[in-house]
Amino acid sequence: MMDTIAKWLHEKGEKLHFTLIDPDKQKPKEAAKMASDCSSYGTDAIMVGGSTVNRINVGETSAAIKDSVDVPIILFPNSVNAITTFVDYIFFMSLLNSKKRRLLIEEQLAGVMAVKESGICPIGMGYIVVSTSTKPTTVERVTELDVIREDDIDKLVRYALTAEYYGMHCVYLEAGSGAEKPVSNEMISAVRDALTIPIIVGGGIRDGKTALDKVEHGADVIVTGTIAEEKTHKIKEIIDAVNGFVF
Ligand code: 1GP
Repeated sequence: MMDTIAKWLHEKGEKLHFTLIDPDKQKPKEAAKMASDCSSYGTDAIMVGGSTVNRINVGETSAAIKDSVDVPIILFPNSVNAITTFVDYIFFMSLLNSKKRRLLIEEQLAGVMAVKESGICPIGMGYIVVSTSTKPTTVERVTELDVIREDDIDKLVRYALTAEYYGMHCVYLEAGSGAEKPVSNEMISAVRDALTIPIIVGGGIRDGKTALDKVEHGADVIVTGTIAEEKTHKIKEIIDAVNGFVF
């Protein structure tokens, strides 16, 4: 059976753009407005999550977004404490290059029955953080990583291929929210050459040209967060770039 992201790619025939909204960064009403603006520009889904969120602000923000947009809402959880029923999907994810057992499997074990009972559709995802910044991003600071630097292409490919062979439905190559620069084109190409599952790329993407570069090198889904909070004209430029790329 084709998984959700692969199915969306197949149905659209173009690459996808997801907007990440961190409930810690604004009030639910403002988050809903942001989601609605991005949806009108053509974003394909709203992701809700962040490294420091809790069930209350995730729930309130997701509920407000659900009332304002028709696109799917995907929970992007930092822990079991972020699970809420006001979403359509959940990235059921493991931070593969963390050294913490908690992020590899324990949070998942704590949340799996709640996901089953809620009816939220899980999307199995291998989450891999690449360190591209001189100053560590929040996700790097809180996750105790087996560090993958920009020149560790072989190491990144081994992690990504492990995700595919585990049966995960997609991989997310993450530079961290607000990263100085995104995951490099070379890294994305190398992962694309080795994998058949969808590749999500996010962190530090701030303009249309960069987004296009990433899809041209093999990214299937572009995630942006910070730019949606800061510059609406840039988010439209990014979504247009992704939507114009037919493969
Ligand atoms: C973070 O990849 C996302 O998980 C988005 O990053 O905020 O830098 O767009 P930005």
